[in-house]
Amino acid sequence: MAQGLIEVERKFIPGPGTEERLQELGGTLEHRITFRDSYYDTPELSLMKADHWLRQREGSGWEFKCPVAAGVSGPHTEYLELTAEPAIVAQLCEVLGAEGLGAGGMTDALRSLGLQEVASFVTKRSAWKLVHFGAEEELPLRVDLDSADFGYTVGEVEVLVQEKADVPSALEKIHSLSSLLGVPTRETPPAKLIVYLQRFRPQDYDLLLEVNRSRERPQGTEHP
Ligand code: V4E
Repeated sequence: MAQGLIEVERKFIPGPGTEERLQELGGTLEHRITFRDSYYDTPELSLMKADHWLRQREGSGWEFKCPVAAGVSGPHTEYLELTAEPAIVAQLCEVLGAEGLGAGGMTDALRSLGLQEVASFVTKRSAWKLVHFGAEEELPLRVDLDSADFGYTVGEVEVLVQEKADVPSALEKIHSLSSLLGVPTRETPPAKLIVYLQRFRPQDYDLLLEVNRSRERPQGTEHP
Protein backbone atom coordinates (compact mmCIF):
# COMPACT_ATOMS: atom_id res chain seq x y z
CA MET A 1 0.00 0.00 0.00
CA ALA A 2 1.07 3.54 -0.67
CA GLN A 3 2.86 5.56 2.02
CA GLY A 4 0.98 7.70 4.52
CA LEU A 5 0.53 8.24 8.24
CA ILE A 6 -1.42 5.87 10.45
CA GLU A 7 -4.12 7.61 12.46
CA VAL A 8 -4.91 5.79 15.70
CA GLU A 9 -7.95 7.27 17.39
CA ARG A 10 -10.69 6.83 19.86
CA LYS A 11 -13.96 8.75 19.78
CA PHE A 12 -15.88 9.92 22.83
CA ILE A 13 -18.81 12.13 23.78
CA PRO A 14 -17.47 15.42 25.17
CA GLY A 15 -19.23 16.99 28.15
CA PRO A 16 -19.50 20.61 29.31
CA GLY A 17 -16.34 20.16 31.42
CA THR A 18 -14.14 18.50 28.79
CA GLU A 19 -12.17 21.65 27.79
CA GLU A 20 -11.51 22.54 31.43
CA ARG A 21 -10.34 18.97 32.12
CA LEU A 22 -8.01 19.11 29.12
CA GLN A 23 -6.47 22.29 30.54
CA GLU A 24 -6.05 20.66 33.96
CA LEU A 25 -4.24 17.79 32.25
CA GLY A 26 -1.79 20.21 30.64
CA GLY A 27 -3.52 20.43 27.27
CA THR A 28 -3.18 23.53 25.14
CA LEU A 29 -5.69 24.81 22.63
CA GLU A 30 -3.93 24.85 19.27
CA HIS A 31 -6.74 26.45 17.29
CA ARG A 32 -10.44 26.72 16.67
CA ILE A 33 -11.29 26.09 13.06
CA THR A 34 -14.35 25.66 10.84
CA PHE A 35 -14.20 23.53 7.69
CA ARG A 36 -16.43 21.68 5.23
CA ASP A 37 -15.94 17.99 4.48
CA SER A 38 -17.36 16.52 1.27
CA TYR A 39 -17.30 12.71 1.01
CA TYR A 40 -17.28 10.85 -2.30
CA ASP A 41 -18.20 7.31 -3.32
CA THR A 42 -19.71 5.29 -6.13
CA PRO A 43 -23.55 5.07 -6.28
CA GLU A 44 -23.22 1.60 -4.69
CA LEU A 45 -20.95 2.93 -1.91
CA SER A 46 -18.15 0.60 -3.02
CA LEU A 47 -15.57 2.52 -0.98
CA MET A 48 -17.49 2.84 2.28
CA LYS A 49 -18.63 -0.77 2.10
CA ALA A 50 -14.94 -1.69 1.92
CA ASP A 51 -14.22 0.61 4.92
CA HIS A 52 -12.47 3.21 2.72
CA TRP A 53 -13.35 6.91 3.14
CA LEU A 54 -12.61 9.55 0.52
CA ARG A 55 -13.16 13.21 1.28
CA GLN A 56 -12.21 16.69 0.25
CA ARG A 57 -11.61 18.89 3.28
CA GLU A 58 -11.86 22.63 2.81
CA GLY A 59 -8.42 24.12 3.40
CA SER A 60 -6.63 20.74 3.40
CA GLY A 61 -7.43 19.03 0.10
CA TRP A 62 -8.07 15.37 -0.62
CA GLU A 63 -7.79 12.76 2.11
CA PHE A 64 -8.31 9.00 1.79
CA LYS A 65 -8.59 6.80 4.89
CA CYS A 66 -7.86 3.13 4.33
CA PRO A 67 -7.99 0.32 6.91
CA VAL A 68 -4.53 -0.72 8.10
CA ALA A 69 -5.54 -4.25 8.93
CA ALA A 70 -8.74 -6.25 9.19
CA GLY A 71 -10.08 -7.04 12.64
CA VAL A 72 -8.84 -4.13 14.76
CA SER A 73 -10.38 -4.89 18.15
CA GLY A 74 -11.32 -2.51 20.94
CA PRO A 75 -12.90 0.95 21.06
CA HIS A 76 -10.25 2.53 18.81
CA THR A 77 -9.72 2.70 15.05
CA GLU A 78 -6.57 2.56 12.89
CA TYR A 79 -6.54 4.02 9.39
CA LEU A 80 -3.80 4.82 6.93
CA GLU A 81 -4.34 8.42 5.82
CA LEU A 82 -3.28 9.23 2.28
CA THR A 83 -3.08 12.89 1.27
CA ALA A 84 -0.91 12.85 -1.87
CA GLU A 85 -3.20 12.82 -4.91
CA PRO A 86 -1.20 10.27 -6.98
CA ALA A 87 -1.19 7.87 -4.00
CA ILE A 88 -4.94 8.39 -3.52
CA VAL A 89 -5.67 7.73 -7.21
CA ALA A 90 -3.51 4.57 -7.18
CA GLN A 91 -5.26 3.27 -4.07
CA LEU A 92 -8.72 4.12 -5.43
CA CYS A 93 -7.93 2.08 -8.55
CA GLU A 94 -6.80 -0.83 -6.41
CA VAL A 95 -9.92 -0.81 -4.22
CA LEU A 96 -12.31 -0.35 -7.14
CA GLY A 97 -10.47 -2.77 -9.43
CA ALA A 98 -9.81 -0.17 -12.13
CA GLU A 99 -6.83 -0.18 -14.43
CA GLY A 100 -5.06 2.20 -16.74
CA LEU A 101 -6.15 5.51 -15.25
CA GLY A 102 -4.00 8.31 -16.57
CA ALA A 103 -2.14 10.86 -14.50
CA GLY A 104 -5.01 13.36 -14.77
CA GLY A 105 -5.41 14.00 -11.06
CA MET A 106 -8.45 13.77 -8.84
CA THR A 107 -10.97 15.42 -11.14
CA ASP A 108 -10.30 12.87 -13.88
CA ALA A 109 -10.23 10.02 -11.38
CA LEU A 110 -13.61 10.99 -9.91
CA ARG A 111 -15.16 11.02 -13.38
CA SER A 112 -13.53 7.80 -14.59
CA LEU A 113 -14.33 5.89 -11.42
CA GLY A 114 -17.91 7.19 -11.14
CA LEU A 115 -17.33 8.84 -7.77
CA GLN A 116 -19.94 11.37 -6.64
CA GLU A 117 -20.51 13.47 -3.56
CA VAL A 118 -22.55 11.56 -1.00
CA ALA A 119 -22.28 13.85 2.01
CA SER A 120 -21.21 17.38 2.79
CA PHE A 121 -21.26 19.15 6.14
CA VAL A 122 -19.47 21.82 8.13
CA THR A 123 -17.56 21.13 11.36
CA LYS A 124 -16.51 23.56 14.05
CA ARG A 125 -13.44 22.09 15.74
CA SER A 126 -11.35 22.99 18.74
CA ALA A 127 -7.98 21.23 18.42
CA TRP A 128 -6.00 20.46 21.58
CA LYS A 129 -2.49 19.13 22.08
CA LEU A 130 -1.29 17.23 25.16
CA VAL A 131 2.44 17.78 25.50
CA HIS A 132 2.51 15.98 28.84
CA PHE A 133 1.61 12.71 27.17
CA GLY A 134 4.33 12.81 24.56
CA ALA A 135 7.14 15.08 23.57
CA GLU A 136 6.83 17.12 20.38
CA GLU A 137 8.91 14.67 18.36
CA GLU A 138 7.50 11.43 19.76
CA LEU A 139 3.84 10.66 19.27
CA PRO A 140 2.12 13.85 20.38
CA LEU A 141 -1.39 13.24 21.58
CA ARG A 142 -4.18 15.34 20.10
CA VAL A 143 -7.80 15.85 21.06
CA ASP A 144 -10.36 17.28 18.64
CA LEU A 145 -13.75 18.47 19.87
CA ASP A 146 -16.12 18.67 16.90
CA SER A 147 -19.61 20.10 16.40
CA ALA A 148 -21.18 19.33 13.03
CA ASP A 149 -23.71 21.73 11.49
CA PHE A 150 -26.46 19.10 11.59
CA GLY A 151 -26.37 19.02 15.39
CA TYR A 152 -23.94 16.30 16.43
CA THR A 153 -20.98 16.70 18.76
CA VAL A 154 -18.17 14.19 19.11
CA GLY A 155 -14.60 14.19 20.39
CA GLU A 156 -11.58 12.15 19.42
CA VAL A 157 -8.29 11.38 21.08
CA GLU A 158 -5.73 10.63 18.39
CA VAL A 159 -2.10 9.96 17.63
CA LEU A 160 -0.53 9.93 14.17
CA VAL A 161 2.22 7.33 13.80
CA GLN A 162 4.62 6.48 11.00
CA GLU A 163 4.63 2.70 11.40
CA LYS A 164 2.48 -0.15 12.64
CA ALA A 165 5.11 -0.84 15.31
CA ASP A 166 4.24 2.49 16.97
CA VAL A 167 0.54 1.63 17.37
CA PRO A 168 0.76 -0.12 20.80
CA SER A 169 2.45 2.84 22.47
CA ALA A 170 0.00 5.24 20.79
CA LEU A 171 -2.87 3.14 22.15
CA GLU A 172 -1.43 3.21 25.64
CA LYS A 173 -1.43 7.02 25.58
CA ILE A 174 -4.92 7.18 24.04
CA HIS A 175 -6.39 4.85 26.65
CA SER A 176 -4.70 6.59 29.54
CA LEU A 177 -5.90 10.04 28.46
CA SER A 178 -9.40 8.70 27.72
CA SER A 179 -9.55 7.33 31.23
CA LEU A 180 -8.38 10.65 32.73
CA LEU A 181 -11.12 12.38 30.72
CA GLY A 182 -13.65 10.00 32.24
CA VAL A 183 -14.54 8.31 28.95
CA PRO A 184 -16.54 5.13 29.68
CA THR A 185 -14.54 2.05 28.65
CA ARG A 186 -17.09 0.82 26.13
CA GLU A 187 -18.13 4.19 24.70
CA THR A 188 -17.76 4.17 20.90
CA PRO A 189 -19.83 7.02 19.47
CA PRO A 190 -20.26 7.04 15.70
CA ALA A 191 -18.35 9.23 13.27
CA LYS A 192 -20.02 12.46 12.11
CA LEU A 193 -20.40 11.03 8.60
CA ILE A 194 -22.26 7.97 9.90
CA VAL A 195 -24.75 10.15 11.79
CA TYR A 196 -25.13 12.33 8.67
CA LEU A 197 -25.97 9.26 6.56
CA GLN A 198 -28.41 7.97 9.14
CA ARG A 199 -30.28 11.30 9.16
CA PHE A 200 -30.12 12.33 5.52
CA ARG A 201 -29.43 9.13 3.51
CA PRO A 202 -31.10 6.40 5.53
CA GLN A 203 -30.96 3.84 2.70
CA ASP A 204 -27.18 4.27 2.43
CA TYR A 205 -26.91 4.06 6.20
CA ASP A 206 -28.88 0.79 6.26
CA LEU A 207 -26.65 -0.61 3.53
CA LEU A 208 -23.51 0.13 5.56
CA LEU A 209 -25.11 -1.22 8.73
CA GLU A 210 -25.84 -4.46 6.91
CA VAL A 211 -22.27 -4.77 5.63
CA ASN A 212 -20.88 -4.00 9.09
CA ARG A 213 -23.14 -6.55 10.75
CA SER A 214 -21.97 -9.21 8.37
CA ARG A 215 -18.38 -8.31 9.24
CA GLU A 216 -19.26 -8.96 12.88
CA ARG A 217 -17.47 -5.82 13.99
CA PRO A 218 -18.92 -2.47 15.08
CA GLN A 219 -18.05 0.25 12.61
CA GLY A 220 -19.46 3.21 14.44
CA THR A 221 -22.92 2.61 12.99
CA GLU A 222 -24.62 1.02 15.99
CA HIS A 223 -25.83 3.82 18.26
CA PRO A 224 -26.06 7.19 16.54
C1 V4E B 1 -13.03 6.29 9.10
C2 V4E B 1 -14.50 6.46 9.12
C3 V4E B 1 -15.15 7.55 8.59
C4 V4E B 1 -14.53 8.72 7.89
C5 V4E B 1 -14.40 9.86 8.82
O1 V4E B 1 -13.42 9.58 9.76
P1 V4E B 1 -13.41 10.37 11.12
O2 V4E B 1 -12.28 9.90 11.94
O3 V4E B 1 -14.75 10.27 11.75
O4 V4E B 1 -13.17 11.86 10.63
P2 V4E B 1 -13.13 13.18 11.47
O5 V4E B 1 -13.41 14.29 10.56
O6 V4E B 1 -14.02 13.07 12.69
O7 V4E B 1 -11.67 13.28 12.08
P3 V4E B 1 -10.24 13.56 11.39
O8 V4E B 1 -10.15 12.72 10.17
O9 V4E B 1 -10.16 15.03 11.10
O10 V4E B 1 -9.24 13.14 12.45
S1 V4E B 1 -16.83 7.37 8.79
C6 V4E B 1 -16.66 5.88 9.55
N1 V4E B 1 -15.38 5.54 9.64
C7 V4E B 1 -15.00 4.29 10.22
C8 V4E B 1 -15.24 4.24 11.69
C9 V4E B 1 -15.20 3.03 12.37
N2 V4E B 1 -14.91 1.92 11.71
N3 V4E B 1 -15.42 2.96 13.70
C10 V4E B 1 -15.69 4.10 14.39
C11 V4E B 1 -15.95 4.04 15.87
N4 V4E B 1 -15.72 5.28 13.79
C12 V4E B 1 -15.50 5.35 12.47
